[in-house]
Amino acid sequence: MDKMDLNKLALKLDSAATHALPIRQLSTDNAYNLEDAYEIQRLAIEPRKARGFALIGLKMGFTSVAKMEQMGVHDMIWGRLTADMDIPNHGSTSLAKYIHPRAEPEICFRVAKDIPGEIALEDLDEYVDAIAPAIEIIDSRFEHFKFTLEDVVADNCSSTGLIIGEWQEPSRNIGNLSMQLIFDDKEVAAGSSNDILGDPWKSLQAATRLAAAYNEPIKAGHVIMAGAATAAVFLKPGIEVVAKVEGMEDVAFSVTD
Ligand code: OOG
Ligand code: MG
Repeated sequence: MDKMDLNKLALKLDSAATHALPIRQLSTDNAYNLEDAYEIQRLAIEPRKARGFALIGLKMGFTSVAKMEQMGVHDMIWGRLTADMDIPNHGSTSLAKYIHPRAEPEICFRVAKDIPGEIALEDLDEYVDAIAPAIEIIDSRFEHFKFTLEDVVADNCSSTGLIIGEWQEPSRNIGNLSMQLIFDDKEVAAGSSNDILGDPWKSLQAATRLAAAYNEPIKAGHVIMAGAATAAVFLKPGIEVVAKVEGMEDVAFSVTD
């Protein structure tokens, strides 16, 4: 697909996101491949940057079977996180900003220094200065939250919001922690950090590989979301959302109309 068409689709997605108005899956009316999809994603971030929202990191998606099964997409994907997506821990967000938002429990890495390329799993320590429990809010810009692999990649992997909990010393032993998503004191999803590729550090490793392959350098201070351990759950007005990761402080936010 030529550059002009890719940019047209990128602007369409940016407009759907900013107006919280769903659009048809791009794949319904356009033939495009995965490479095009990542280019659409990149182009769709440009207007956000122009509005003053810097890149703050990357996210990994479909790193757990629970997520792949829920959405019917079975390949790992990655997307970009920008400053406008950041919601403070114990803060609140309004449903009016979204189309059909869902929440999912995650683990987040904070990057200590610029990552020069793909890093081997055993060498990742020096690039990470903290880890935290996190919640991701995802909101597909496509009707009915339905998409192909290419569609979801073009749509920046449904990235919409993130809430990062208290940062703590990084540990290599985070492969077997229970993870829960709680709405108003009731558990709505549960899994283990083990569900994230067997070990969330493997997700960070994959992020370094993909960032290098797609020429989107990971920089000091960036945050990397490892992907959800459980299926995502639709938000409702008035609820308090909490994620619990074993051995970490709770991370939470509330939802207004
Ligand atoms: C795509 C985003 C996937 C994850 O953590 O697996 C993702 C979606 O489910 O809409 O963020
Ligand atoms: Mg996610």
